Amino acid sequence: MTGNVFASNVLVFDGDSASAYRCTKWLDNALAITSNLVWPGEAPAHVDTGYGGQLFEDWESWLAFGVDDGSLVRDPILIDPQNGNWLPAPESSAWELGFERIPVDYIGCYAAPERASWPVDMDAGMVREQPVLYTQPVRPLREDFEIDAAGRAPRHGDAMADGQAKIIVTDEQASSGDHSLKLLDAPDLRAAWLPRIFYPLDHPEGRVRLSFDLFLDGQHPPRLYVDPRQYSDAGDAEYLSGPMLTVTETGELRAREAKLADLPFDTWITLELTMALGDGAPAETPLILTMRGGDPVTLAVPHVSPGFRHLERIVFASLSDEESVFYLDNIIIEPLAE
Ligand SMILES: [Ca+2]
Repeated sequence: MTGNVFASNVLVFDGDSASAYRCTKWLDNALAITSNLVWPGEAPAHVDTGYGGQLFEDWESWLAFGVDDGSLVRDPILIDPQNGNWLPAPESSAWELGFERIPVDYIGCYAAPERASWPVDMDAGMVREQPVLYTQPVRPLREDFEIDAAGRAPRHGDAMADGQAKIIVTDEQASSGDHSLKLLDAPDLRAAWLPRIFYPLDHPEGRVRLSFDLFLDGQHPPRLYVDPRQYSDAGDAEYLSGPMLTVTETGELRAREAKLADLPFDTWITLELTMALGDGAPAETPLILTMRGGDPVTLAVPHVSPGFRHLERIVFASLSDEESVFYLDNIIIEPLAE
């Protein structure tokens, strides 16, 4: 074991039971030690090199051992350790010894409404907190899959498949450009809703447009749903569904149990939902359906959950239990000006 380096660290400790360095086992020439800044306060800076090594009671005897190149015992002049600011001050010797400025303000735990506790409760058990769900910033999402590589998973969205099922960018079909997203379903998956892709969002109010182009494969007709969801304030439910659309293997477009339209196979169709969100939002959403080359048709899509107010996720899921295919292109999710 060679090539280990311990360099340019600031080591601050208090009380004479601590060691500046402590190894469990000493191997000659296994470790290069250089340019550390060590500060034991009033106590001696002793070093314990562990099994096969020795105990050095003070810094002079450690340096005389000859393996530490250029480390110093000196007050590192930290900015405000009493109040948690452990950064070296500008006049600290740490900088001359190679300590690097890192963006500590952006590293570590932070207060957030999703946290189980703040400050973090270290005694609450092995799993202290549920993971914070990543929320996409509120900005338009436009996925045309043109700069994604064909044959690969899409760069954006949370895609999950299983078994022979896949979600991949493809050049087999495209509504515009050369690429689209292919959702290939397969039998015997561990969940009926796989494969699926979702986009995490956070639109609590205003109007938001969801537009996407859909191509249903006539050889392998899919079953699918598109579900705008709310996860916060969902009561006893895991989530609330807004204007959820389903497509059957015969091409029927449905909203809950109501048939809205018959969709053609093997051609691109554009669907556009404009959702009104926030307090007093309506319990249905207008849908504009445009077949390639046809006139737009406006339909009303009742919300599955009347309490749906806050758009937090758009889910596209394939529901077939056999080989089936559909494609998506030009997925746009954007807030609209009032
Ligand atoms: Ca495209």
